[in-house]
Amino acid sequence: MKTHGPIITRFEKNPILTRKDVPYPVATVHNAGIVKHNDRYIMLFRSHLLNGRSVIGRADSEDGFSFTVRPKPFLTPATDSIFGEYEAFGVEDLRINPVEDEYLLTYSAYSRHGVRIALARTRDFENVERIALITQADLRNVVLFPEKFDGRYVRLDRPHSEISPWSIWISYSPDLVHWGDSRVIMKPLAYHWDEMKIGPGAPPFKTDKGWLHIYHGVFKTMSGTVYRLGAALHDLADPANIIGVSDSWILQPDDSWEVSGYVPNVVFTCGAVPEDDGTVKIYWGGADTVMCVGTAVIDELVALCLTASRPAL
Ligand code: BMA
Repeated sequence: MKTHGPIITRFEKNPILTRKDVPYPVATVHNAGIVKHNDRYIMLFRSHLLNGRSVIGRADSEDGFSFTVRPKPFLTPATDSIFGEYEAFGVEDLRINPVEDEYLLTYSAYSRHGVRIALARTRDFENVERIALITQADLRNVVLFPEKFDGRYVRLDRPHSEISPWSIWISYSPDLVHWGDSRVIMKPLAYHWDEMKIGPGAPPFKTDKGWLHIYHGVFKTMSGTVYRLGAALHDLADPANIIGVSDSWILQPDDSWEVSGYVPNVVFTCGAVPEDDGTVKIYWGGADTVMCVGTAVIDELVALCLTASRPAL
């Protein structure tokens, strides 16, 4: 295992996407979901429009580093049905969850009723079908495991509570619409880099030792909060069982575009792409303003979870 040096090697040409790359007027480009589909990387990124509300754009790449943005947004708030009611203030922080033979999109839907999570499906990134609003208010950051367990879909999410700090929960569904059997599986640790809150980040992916989940953790300082990334490993057969959580963060705001911007001191992930060569490309929004990428060795992330762990609960 690596004993020093960065776990994530930042791409030398970060940031990889900024508002200048977007052909319609936006203030930011950040918090993107991403997958490799038919050997192309498809990124669905969030942008604040100039009225402060968010939409989701699409950018494509051959190599995962150099992206071209489509002329129009990929997903804008629905204008009819129940989705219109709950997406009226914008759509944010979309995850692309590859589950069996389709992609399930989970994103924050904002409205005057609060924030909740909407779920949609696509197979080709051309046709998108909204399925359901899968949470009540004040619940964000839903990621799905790529496989079903005992015939049920499994998700991680992050309810908000005044009593217990924001923690990571697991729930199950037979049909993507009805979710239950919920329980908390991971909590922030007192006086630790993630003590204020934690939340699901990139959709978990399979390694030979467990499901690797890159999450975000928040620490409050005298000059505001700091968002960092951490890693947790879930049991392959039972993802509710966390077998190790890295005690140290794996990424913190360091580059100038992470330290200052729309929201200073933020690295926030919604997607990572595991590659056949044993590395993973991790994508993050810097300061809620730009998109960045870095590469890590999957075995090193797994080793960090297993050998230098802190308790999950
Ligand atoms: C969270 C969300 C994210 C954002 C982060 C840092 O609460 O709003 O979309 O990246 O704060 O501002």
